[in-house]
Amino acid sequence: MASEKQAENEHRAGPGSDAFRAFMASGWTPRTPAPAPRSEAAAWAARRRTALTGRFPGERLVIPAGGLKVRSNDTDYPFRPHTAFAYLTGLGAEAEPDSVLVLDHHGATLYFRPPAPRDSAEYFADSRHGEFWVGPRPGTEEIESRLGLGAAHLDSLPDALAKDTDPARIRVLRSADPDVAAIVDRLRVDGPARLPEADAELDRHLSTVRLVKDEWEIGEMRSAVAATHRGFDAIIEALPEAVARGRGERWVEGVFGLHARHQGNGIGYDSVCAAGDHANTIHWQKNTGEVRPGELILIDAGVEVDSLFTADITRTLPVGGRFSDAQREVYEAVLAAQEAGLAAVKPGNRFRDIHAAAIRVIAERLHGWGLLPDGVTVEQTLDAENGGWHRRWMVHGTSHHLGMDVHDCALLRRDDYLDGELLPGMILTVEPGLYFKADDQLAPERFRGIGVRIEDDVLVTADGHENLSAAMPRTAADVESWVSGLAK
Ligand SMILES: [Mn+2]
Repeated sequence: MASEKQAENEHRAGPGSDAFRAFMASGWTPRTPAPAPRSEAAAWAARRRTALTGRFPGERLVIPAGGLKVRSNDTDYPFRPHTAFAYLTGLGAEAEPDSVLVLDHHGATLYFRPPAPRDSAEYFADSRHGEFWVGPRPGTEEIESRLGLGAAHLDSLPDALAKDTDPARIRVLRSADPDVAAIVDRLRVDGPARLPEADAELDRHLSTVRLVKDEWEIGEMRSAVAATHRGFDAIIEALPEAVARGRGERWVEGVFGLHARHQGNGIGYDSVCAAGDHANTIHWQKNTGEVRPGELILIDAGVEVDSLFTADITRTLPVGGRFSDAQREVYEAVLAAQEAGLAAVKPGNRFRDIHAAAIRVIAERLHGWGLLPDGVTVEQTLDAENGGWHRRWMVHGTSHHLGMDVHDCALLRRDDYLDGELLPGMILTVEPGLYFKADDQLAPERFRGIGVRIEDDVLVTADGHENLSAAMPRTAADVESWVSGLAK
């Protein structure tokens, strides 16, 4: 409903005199609005809305997109709608800030800011919304025909929310837009109070329903993975340049960002481009380091397509095209752990079984290398209560759900996430790693400064799984040919 306010700059020109405004409104070729074709996503979104209202019958559900956030002074961050809003409208990158979807007995209505006419001050004097500044925006008819729902001006939202419903039967997705939540809260003050848990329940439900992806969502994930694959190809082609230029991690980050932006909406999360010892910093996103032949570079990156679905892939590449013996030894251990994790991805298994399978292999390898403290067995380190020594070298989990959010469906309860049963249509990552920091005196000297993670995006199918990123080379030999084939 309300984007963050930008700083007021008094020196800016205002709307001017009536004569000037009339002049600015005149002399434009009239527009002939053409009916917009129904978007591919519209029917899927309609199905999701029906399921949602079936779960909360007779209620008014308020799902804001969220607003612009100020980056500094009078510039905003790029807008990204709340995931639940995108899921229920089918609007992705093209969603308008401050829009609000309302579902109730009238059906589905999208409240948003249609473009102001050319004789308005907004048209040419509002640099944040005016079409003169930001380009054409859709009108209500276009939104209606494109999405197959009702559309209305944002200004009518407060009245519409207050009308003909018991405030006790309104739920709002609070986290998406505090201003819209405040409107609903004011209605509740006047009417019967509603427990805050009612809103939280809607939020959690919208996380839960996105666990199992429909056919269209799976198709979008395939596109995101394919685009990410092309981005990784481009990185490899650019490796010699990244080495030569200096500050090569930034070059790698930029090359991936270029392809993400060109093929999709952008990166789904800040890319980790971690060469050498930086790979041992799990969230290395500064990407200020050198890329050196002889070292590995760990790249964790994903393209977000226009529908906002994102891939999340990690590959660890030998910059010069060949793994050293020590690098290969670590790489093979991680690959074996990933294979074990992948084998556990099948219906009937629990989410936590994937990590259990992968981390057992990690623990076995660490034990085999003699790295666990004296006398500690594999079973002892895997003991959840009293073990955990292996975590010094793999501190993170093996999997998370993936979709429109890189860590998708995060609001789930523990029972539904970690203990949840794997169902066909779920998409998740399998991403074990091993990290030996350069200054780790407990690591064998030959391993110090080597960090490896391998991450793929996996769809649970009726009888097992499909690795959506299987086309991206993964074995040590295939990775070597991939790098030496493209980096010239
Ligand atoms: Mn991941």
